[in-house]
Parts: sequence; C-alpha cells; structure tokens
Amino acid sequence: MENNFLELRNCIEKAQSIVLLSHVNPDGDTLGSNLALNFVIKECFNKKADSVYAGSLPDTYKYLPAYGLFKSAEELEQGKKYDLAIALDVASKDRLVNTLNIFDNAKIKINIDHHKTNIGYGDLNIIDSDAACVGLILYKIFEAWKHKISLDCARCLYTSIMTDTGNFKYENTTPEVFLTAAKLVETGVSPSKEYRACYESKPQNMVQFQSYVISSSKFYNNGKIALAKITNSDMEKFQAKDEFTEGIVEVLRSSKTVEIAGILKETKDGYTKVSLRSKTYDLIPIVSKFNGGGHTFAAGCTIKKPVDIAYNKLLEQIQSELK
Ligand SMILES: [Mn+2]
Repeated sequence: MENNFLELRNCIEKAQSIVLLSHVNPDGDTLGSNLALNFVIKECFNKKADSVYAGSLPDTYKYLPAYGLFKSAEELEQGKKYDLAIALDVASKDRLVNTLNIFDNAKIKINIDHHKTNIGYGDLNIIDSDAACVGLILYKIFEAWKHKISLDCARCLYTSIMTDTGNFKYENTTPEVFLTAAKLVETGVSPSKEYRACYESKPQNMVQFQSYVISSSKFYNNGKIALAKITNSDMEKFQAKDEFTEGIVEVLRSSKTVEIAGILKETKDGYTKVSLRSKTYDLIPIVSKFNGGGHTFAAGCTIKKPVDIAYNKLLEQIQSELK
C-alpha cells in the first residue's frame, strides 16, 4: 500500500493537467474526497486540478468549502486529454457515465476506492475495502506524505467520513473512523456545524416528498422487507430533485422487524434504479442478479424494466434470498 501512496505522489508531481472525478448520483464521500484531494494538490504541489462531477450536482453538499470548483463535463475544454485522471469512490467505470471518456482519454488513470466490488480498472489502483470511506484512505495518504492538511481539506474529509458511516453509526464505524475524525476535529472541524449543514438543511418540499414516499411504502414477509416506489409523476408533484430520495431507505430500515429495505425509483428513460439497505443480510448476491454492486449492507442496481415489473422481480429475488 505505501508504495502506491508514493506512486500517486509521483504521478501528481509529473502531471501538467489533472482531473478529479466523482461518481453519478454523487454522495458526500465522492464529493468530499474529490475536494479534499483538490485542496492538497494545491497546498502540497501548488497545482490546479479540475474537480468534475458526473450526472447532476446535488445542493446537499453546497456547504463544503470550494463547492463552486465542481464543473460538469460540458464546462470543460472539450476533447482535452489530461495527463492524469483520478476517480474517487467510483466502484465501476460505468458510474462515471458522461465523464467516462475524460477518464479513458487521460494518459494515466488512477482509481481510489473502498468498494469491494471494484475490479481495479485504473493504471494505479488504491483500493481498501476495509476503509469506511475514501476520505479515510486519503487521510492515510496525506499522512504518509507528511502533509499537514488545512481546515478546508479537513472539513471535506469529515463530510466523507460522516456521510459514509451514517454519522458514525454503520457497521463500518471502526476505531480508525473515530481516531481520524478526532484528528479532523483537532484541526478545527465542528461536528455539530457539519451535521446541521448536511442533515438539517433540507428544503420543505424535500421533507414533504420524503414523508409521502415513506407513508406509501409496503412491508412483506412479516415486516422483514420494506419497499417504496417513486415514480416520475411523484417527482413532478413535489418538484423533487434527484437528491431528495437520499435517506429514505434508511428510514424504512429503521423499523424493528425490517431486515432488508429498498427504494425503487423510475428513471427518466423508464427503467428502475434500486437502492437497498440491510441490517445483517449480504446484499451483494441480490444486486449481482441485476448487475449491480456496492457494499454488504448498502448496495444498488438498475433494473432495465418499468418500475412495476422491476418491483415484482426485486421482491421475488429478496424473498428467495431471505429464505
Ligand atoms: Mn464511499
């Protein structure tokens, strides 16, 4: 691992142009780690990197320092070949969607991730599936480089840790998570401020949309399974943005009897995006049936069927897995 950290350093030192890439439906880990690395590339190497998101950028993380740095693929110089592209928290290349060609066209491609389904698609792969989030991997890297991080960088790393551990409560909340978070707090990060900015700053229609989806959920198998469906017309009714679905599945899982919870969201092209959470069941075998991926207790897939058909297929699959 340590050799990889040095190799990453060499690659950044040699590169004239650098792009940092986040996955589609960006979360706090992929965005926080992207900006954290951007800060360090500036602070440590005095270089400017482009931070680029795939798909659309949620308002949820607007509180992050330098959030305005994020650009869409369309805002970049078209056809530009970067010396170095670094994907952060991107489990598989297809999650780069409209930014995939930026990664593929780069001279050197680096993949920094913690998903155990990551096959190592980069020229250099820094993958630690035991790490709770990419932010933790980056913290280790910066430590190995003996770089003293700034408060801005620390706040981005903190968001990465806070969001991927569900605010320090998921199974991935290891001693390392607390030890690293403690060091970030020592740097000046305020846990209560970051929490409020991230979790208690929802627009009203988001709260109402989430309540609506939760109240229309259904339970199966003596309450072991909870599923909720979101159609495009639900989205329109509440003028919901993509990020409005975040956190709903965790509420479904919070029911005492629930072992597996899921939300199925109709996509613009009429397919179905599935997000699953479990308490103890390994979800990978379920999402693998639909070419999905993720983590043991938090995984997802896209089923190329209309939402009602996908719903039945998924329910069948979960029921056969629960037996
Ligand atoms: Mn992550």
